[in-house]
Amino acid sequence: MSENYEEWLEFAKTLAVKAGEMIVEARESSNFVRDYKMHHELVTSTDIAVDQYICSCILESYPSHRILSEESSPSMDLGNIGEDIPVWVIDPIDGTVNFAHGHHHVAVSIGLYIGEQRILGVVNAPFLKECFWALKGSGAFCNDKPLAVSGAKELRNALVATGFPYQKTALTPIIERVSRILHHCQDVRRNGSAALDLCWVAAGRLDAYFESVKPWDMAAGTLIAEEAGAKVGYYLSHTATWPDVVNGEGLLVSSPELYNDLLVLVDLGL
Ligand code: 2AM
Ligand code: CA
Repeated sequence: MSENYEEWLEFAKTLAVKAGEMIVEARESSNFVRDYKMHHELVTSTDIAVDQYICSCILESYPSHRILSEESSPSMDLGNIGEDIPVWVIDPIDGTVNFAHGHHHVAVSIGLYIGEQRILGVVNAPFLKECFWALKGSGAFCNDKPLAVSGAKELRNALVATGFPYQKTALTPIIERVSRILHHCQDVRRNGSAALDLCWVAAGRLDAYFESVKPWDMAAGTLIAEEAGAKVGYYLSHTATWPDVVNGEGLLVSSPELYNDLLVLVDLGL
């Protein structure tokens, strides 16, 4: 393992904790304004401020690294990036709708990739006072306690999380998948933060999670889930230009014994 990995992990944790403080402070003082991107996608001034904070710290400390961030560089072409250049994949606020509505399910997500490899992930949930993190090959942790998936084997007892897109035209196949899950599993959760759903699979609080999301939503959480023993795979073939390792289209993450049965349920043959 590169000795830089530990240094980068500590750096990412420090950034995520400071960003979390900014988020809590902004909400406690109601010091943010709402705006809407394409498809009525909510963004607040705090998303932008936290993005600027994280990106400027990375640029200052590691000027040769690259950044893929939801708010400031959402269309960067990762395919152009050389194998050995570290790329930080950032979601300043994952769970923006929750943030704006006074809910607690909100996280800062910071992932680091080199080529096609997941190196580290940090997901800090400041209202819940939980910081999840993982380093490739070294396990996954929450507030320094080791994490492990639930080990659930029975579909009928499984608690499965998912999410819905801002774009309403994409809803029909998603509703069909949710219907199938509801018919065959214990129940469904829609918590509103993909990054935290992945961490909750890692923590064994959820048995599985499926959704189509963007790279910044899943970059850190997939490594945390993987390092806790989850199986990470896909129920859709990829159409976007993102490299597979950060492509969140049709993401299915679960306790390993459930994976194949869940894949049969959510694969509509599309
Ligand atoms: P965001 O908060 O960064 O926008 C959960 O469904 C995930 O998808 C979240 O990580 C959220 O990321 C994103 N998302 C996309 N559409 C959403 C919607 N309609 N409501 C809430 N989150 C949505
Ligand atoms: Ca976001």
